[in-house]
Amino acid sequence: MALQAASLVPASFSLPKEGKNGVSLKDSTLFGLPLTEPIKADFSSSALRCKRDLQQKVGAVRAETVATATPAVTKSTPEGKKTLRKGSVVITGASSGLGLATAKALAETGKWHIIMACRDFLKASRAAKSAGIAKENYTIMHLDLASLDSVRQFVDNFRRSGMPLDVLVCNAAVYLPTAKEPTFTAEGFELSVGTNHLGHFLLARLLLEDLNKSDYPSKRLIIVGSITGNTNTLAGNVPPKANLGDLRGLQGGLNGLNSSAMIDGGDFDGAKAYKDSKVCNMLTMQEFHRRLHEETGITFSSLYPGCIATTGLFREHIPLFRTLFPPFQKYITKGFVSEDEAGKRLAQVVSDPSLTKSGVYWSWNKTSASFENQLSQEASDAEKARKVWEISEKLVGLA
Ligand code: LMG
Ligand code: NDP
Ligand code: PMR
Repeated sequence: MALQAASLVPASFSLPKEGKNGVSLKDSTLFGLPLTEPIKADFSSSALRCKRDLQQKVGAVRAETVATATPAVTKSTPEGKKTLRKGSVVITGASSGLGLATAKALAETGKWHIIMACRDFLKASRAAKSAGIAKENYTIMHLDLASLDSVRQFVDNFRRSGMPLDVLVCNAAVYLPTAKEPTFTAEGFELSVGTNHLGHFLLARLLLEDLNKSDYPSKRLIIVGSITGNTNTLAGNVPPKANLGDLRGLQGGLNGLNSSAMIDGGDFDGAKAYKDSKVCNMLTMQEFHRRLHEETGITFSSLYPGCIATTGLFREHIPLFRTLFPPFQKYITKGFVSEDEAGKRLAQVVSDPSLTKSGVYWSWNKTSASFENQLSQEASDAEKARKVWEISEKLVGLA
């Protein structure tokens, strides 16, 4: 069942990534101080643009893929006992941090085949090896979320591989806190929202068909969220705060030309763009749930895995921040979690039989017990979720 597919084409751009953080209301006390509701964020407007001329053609995905028919969901052992086949899970951004740790945790159970959907094949390959993931437990396939062509190409390649899709994990992200000016995806969307939200939005919408075809007993679509997008937490109140405003920038295409690069139409701010993208991720999960859970039975979830202060997400931050941030989170906020621990948390959302409730934003308390967390007002605004969904459909060419 181990199929191999690889891209001949390395990722189109080398993008910085970002991560998210989150602290839920419940785990949000700092120095014993309880948190109250958020304060208003301020924003302004500007427009900057860069040109996206690289229409990335990810045409050449090597089909080292051994096409097989979708395996039956159960097989019989010699003793006549039925056993469940391996689950098949696509994880975006599995070449580092949370995605890699999740792939590792799932592979170790022996119950999952992981499709690592990554923009840098070599990096992913090295990462899988150094994490000790057994060869038969993973397949690397090229996906650059900063190019909608690449997303569509990935979906084609995945389908050609013949593998089933039981769980999709939208995990990859970039974080550009020090960028002074916006940069853009292949289609000209501001890079953070373009990658973290729009790329995943198209991917998830297209792969829904594949999830629907799966005969696996628990099908799931997970979009990683974060505390920093939730203004009902202390972490979510560190400026700049997430705020989608009236979505005028998103409506305008986030291109920094005739519209702002920011969703709310304000001046570009890389840290805010990341947090806004996480709000979109959490809204999208809920909109999926409202529109499709009943009809499909798919579990839609999001989560804040804890503050994984050591990941590549902070690669673009200043060196002082990267040095101070882990001890700050470890000893002061106590929100720190290791990559391994966070990977186990996300692996639970993928496979734990007790986490099948749909429409939930999961968090973990200090003893690492999961609980259904409360989203901020904006991140649970159904009307905004509907609008983000509808505008996003247009931007990615689905409507
Ligand atoms: C912003 O900058 C950018 O402006 C914005 O564009 C965007 O990029 C955003 O969200 C990203 O970042 C952030 C800037 C100010 O912070 C930094 O980049 C510097 C690093 C700060 C990281 C947090 C580490 C805090 C220090 C931890 C120290 C560890 C160990 C100390 C232990 C001491 C024990 C004696 O970020 C801000 O939001 C400004 C906030 C400024 C207040 C910082 C105060 C720290 C609060 C908590 C700790 C205080 C306790 C120590 C007291 C010591 C007293 C002697
Ligand atoms: P990392 O930077 O370690 O991982 C991000 C992954 O996304 C990398 O594999 C990266 O690929 C990939 N990626 C970035 N851009 C693209 C792209 N255009 N196409 C495909 N893949 C891409 O960060 P984390 O592990 O911390 O972040 C993972 C998730 O966790 C994110 O959704 C983040 O928001 C979330 N999160 C993180 C927190 C934290 O404290 N770190 C807290 C809360 C949430 P490459 O390896 O090639 O760079
Ligand atoms: Mg935050 C309980 C307190 C808490 C938690 C859990 C986080 C998580 N942060 C907390 C508090 C604070 N942070 C405080 C008091 C400050 C001011 C010193 C602070 C600052 C801070 C900065 C500058 N924090 C940050 C940054 C980032 O650049 C990170 C970010 O916002 O990325 C978008 C970040 C984070 N804090 C977190 C988490 C999980 C992050 C990573 C962001 C994410 O992945 O969403």
